Amino acid sequence: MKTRAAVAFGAAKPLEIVDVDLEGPKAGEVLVEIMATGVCHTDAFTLSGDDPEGAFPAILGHEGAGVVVDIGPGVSSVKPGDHVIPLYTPECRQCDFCLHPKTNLCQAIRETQGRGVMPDGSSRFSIDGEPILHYMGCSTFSNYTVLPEIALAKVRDDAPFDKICYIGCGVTTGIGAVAFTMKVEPGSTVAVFGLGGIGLNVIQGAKMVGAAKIIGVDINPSKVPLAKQFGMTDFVNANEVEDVVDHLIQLTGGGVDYSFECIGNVTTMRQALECCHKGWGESCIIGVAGAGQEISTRPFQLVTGRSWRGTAFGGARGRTDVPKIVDWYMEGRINIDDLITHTMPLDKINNAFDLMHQGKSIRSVVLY
Ligand code: NAD
Ligand code: AHE
Ligand code: ZN
Repeated sequence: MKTRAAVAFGAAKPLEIVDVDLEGPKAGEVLVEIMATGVCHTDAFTLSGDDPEGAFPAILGHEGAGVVVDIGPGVSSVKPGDHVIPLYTPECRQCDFCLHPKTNLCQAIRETQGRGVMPDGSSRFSIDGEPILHYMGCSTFSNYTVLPEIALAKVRDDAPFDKICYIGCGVTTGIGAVAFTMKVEPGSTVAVFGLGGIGLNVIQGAKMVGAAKIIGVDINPSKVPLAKQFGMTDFVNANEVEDVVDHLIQLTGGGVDYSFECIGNVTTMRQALECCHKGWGESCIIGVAGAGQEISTRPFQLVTGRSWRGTAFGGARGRTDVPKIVDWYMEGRINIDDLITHTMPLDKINNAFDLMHQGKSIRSVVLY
């Protein structure tokens, strides 16, 4: 079949909206009509050329929601008509990682996913017979896409696609980092570096679990009103203080219990670690840093009781946890609507990247 898609033909080039050939689902695969997709900073990161795994031409996008159209042989957990959210962190429920209680990083298809192909080593997308790569196993910037069955969370069918697509990455990553990965306790003091599409969900998660003080750190003060609405108690403009770490340590009388880096900058990752309280403070890296970037700190920071951790997809096991997060949204326990600041049709998708780079959006959602 043909599908309309935004194709990344090369690094740092605008996406081109073209018709692409799409092969049907093979064994264990599912054809999905994507109804809506968010644009995450990670899409911009890969498009920029900074992603060591970035390869072109590819169809980016990993924050979608849609409907199952067709299934390949052997597929049993979803059927045509089911509403689904694609998972860039799948859940096969069989690999050593899925069976280990400490990780959500299913490795069943990680190698082929990282090369932009399906588990059999080939792509379902092509133009004039030339393959176009998949991205993060999702490629939600295509109206129709093919995914492995293990990379689909089946969700209730009364949830609106234009909101729950954000659960495919940003919402789950931010809230999950707090609740699943770091298990932040009520009464904690939390610092959130970066008040974008991820950081505001960390704030929402921190408020949900009962954090007492939630300090936001950003260089763009226009993020403050929404961050306050979501639970930020204090704001630090990193450009207006001499030393962010000293400032946070003073503000909290010794440092925070938990910090979250939601930017992807190795300097702020170090700040996030070093503003943690001696003896027990834990810092979680969420931001994704470019090829060749490395983090550093004095080992003494860890010797004296701080911990440096990280999370992918908020520690969520997608097929199990994503339907529950959709329920949280439908029950009014989490707010997604106010974080979706812009919507646009697929042919305006490049505007979403512009708005993100200009700091004008939290989440843009493309509606098919
Ligand atoms: P975003 O562009 O919406 O937000 C980034 C925020 O950081 C903005 O508010 C910006 O003003 C702020 N910022 C930039 N430089 C800063 C600095 N030096 N000091 C303080 N604030 C600064 O991006 P997003 O969609 O929220 O994504 C954030 C990061 O999280 C990206 O690196 C993305 O790739 C990553 N991410 C990781 C995961 C994961 O599973 N680990 C999931 C989703 C996104
Ligand atoms: N490809 C990059 C790493 C990118 C990365 O860390 N991705 C996160 C999800 S970001 C979603 O917006 C992730 O899931 N990481 C775990 C994994 O297995 O990729 C690189 O540096 O090579
Ligand atoms: Zn993402």
